[in-house]
Amino acid sequence: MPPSRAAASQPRPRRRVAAGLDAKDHRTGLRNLERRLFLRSSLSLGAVALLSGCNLQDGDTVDKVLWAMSRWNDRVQAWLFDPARLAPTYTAADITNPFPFNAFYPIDDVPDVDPSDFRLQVSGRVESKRPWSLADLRTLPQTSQITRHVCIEGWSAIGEWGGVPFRTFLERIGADLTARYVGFKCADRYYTSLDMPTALHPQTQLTLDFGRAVLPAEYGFPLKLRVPTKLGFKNPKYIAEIFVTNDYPGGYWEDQGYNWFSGL
Ligand SMILES: Nc1nc2c(c(=O)[nH]1)N[C@H]1C(S)=C(S)[C@@H](COP(=O)(O)O)O[C@H]1N2
Ligand SMILES: [Mo]
Repeated sequence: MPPSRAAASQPRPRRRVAAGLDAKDHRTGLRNLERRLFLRSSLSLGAVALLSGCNLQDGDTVDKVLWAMSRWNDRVQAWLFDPARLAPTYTAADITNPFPFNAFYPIDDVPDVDPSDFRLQVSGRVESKRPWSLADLRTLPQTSQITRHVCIEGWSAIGEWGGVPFRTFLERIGADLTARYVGFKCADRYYTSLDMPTALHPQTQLTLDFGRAVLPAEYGFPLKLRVPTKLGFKNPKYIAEIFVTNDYPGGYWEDQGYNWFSGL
């Protein structure tokens, strides 16, 4: 839940309020928030102040305004998203080797998932909630892509991923394709969610392979979602459950202030 809604019901102890900050500190905080949320937008915090009629002196107010702006930004980005526009593809010679690993913890802590008893859980607005084994997923049509993964932390890399077109999977489980969101829960407690048009995009892939081999542990074994039209953090690894919903599911980084849509 975005803090703008949570704020009414409960205190958020880890966030400092303006009263506890001197002017300089406060301004640095604002600048960080501004950078985080307006990275890909032409609006400045000053423009937000003018538009919202807020003087933006109070930390909590700033927080609420920025969260509201970010959700509004999501709607504009969703509206601008062209479901037919493809992300650039590359050749085998362009593949980055070694490919970077990233997670919210060190590489030694990656989940160790047993493939034999793995079952992908499916829930929410779908006709069939039958769990899927890896063998089941291998019976579906497979595709591959060589695309660029772009991480918000300032690096990008080209890789090859293979798996099931996610649209095919959603159709196979009888997902409500008019629902707003597809959510993902991962074995490492990571979570994220996509707008339905992005979930249905022709390059969005339920990934089983990296390069020409089975997806290695560091890159998300047994299952990740490859979304070349979005930033890296919208590409969940170690997927355990997929759900279809009309209730905004947020995400691990999204709930900490990263813009939810984060299209490329
Ligand atoms: N389950 C899970 N998925 C995740 C993450 C994570 O910490 N846990 N990190 C995200 C981020 S920020 C990036 S950049 C990519 C990194 O994927 P890679 O290790 O294949 O490069 O995974 C994304 N998906
Ligand atoms: Mo990332």
